[in-house]
Amino acid sequence: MAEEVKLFGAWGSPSTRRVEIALKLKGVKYEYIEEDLKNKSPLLLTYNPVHKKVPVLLHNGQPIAESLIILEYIDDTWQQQGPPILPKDPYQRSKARFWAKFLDDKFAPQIWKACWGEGEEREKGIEEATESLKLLENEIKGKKLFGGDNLGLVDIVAHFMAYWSEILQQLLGLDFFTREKYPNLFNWGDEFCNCSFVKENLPPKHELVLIFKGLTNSYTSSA
Ligand SMILES: N[C@@H](CCC(=O)N[C@@H](CS)C(=O)NCC(=O)O)C(=O)O
Repeated sequence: MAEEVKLFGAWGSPSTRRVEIALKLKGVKYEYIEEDLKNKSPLLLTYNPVHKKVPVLLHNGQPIAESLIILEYIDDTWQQQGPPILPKDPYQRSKARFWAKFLDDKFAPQIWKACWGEGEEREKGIEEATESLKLLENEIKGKKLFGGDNLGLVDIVAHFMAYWSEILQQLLGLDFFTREKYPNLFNWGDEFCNCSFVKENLPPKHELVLIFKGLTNSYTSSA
């Protein structure tokens, strides 16, 4: 029986991009369904009734939500296909999960505050994000990718830093994350963006600018 793999996502969503990168890495064929996040489809709400967010992966009728969980599901399900996303060694596996969680739980909110916070809140966000960036700069030192020689979980989760953050900073007139300050992280970003299946999945920069402008406008007008 042919497998059914569907991905509900949004093209401007970094969490969706993670899942697409993982599916491409594993060579899994899938149907992509673009969601309008301002008018979510009844199917999305049925498949992710708890968070009501993209991405959702539908595998033979079974929905899986939350990008970190989806990435592990893809790795477990298509073990025989493509390179592994998580290392086999239990200690290395736990380290990969640690940094992936760090990026989502700690770093992402700091970046959000640094970019869209106002006044003192923004300053605090920049200070906190700088501390995290220093930790990440140290973690990637001497390595080609976070996964070592091959792309892995942390690279996929951190992809936002490789491509989006520079554009975002330019738009917002910020400069706390630069090549001069974080040469290792920027070298990693170049390496990461040069992987063919990553390149294919990155939205064109000019389109990203439009998304970020929309986000910036909606944030400022609702604040
Ligand atoms: N922790 C979730 C975050 C997913 C998320 O924030 N999705 C955003 C797009 S990137 C979304 O669906 N936003 C719509 C909403 O919040 O209503 C994951 O990693 O999958």
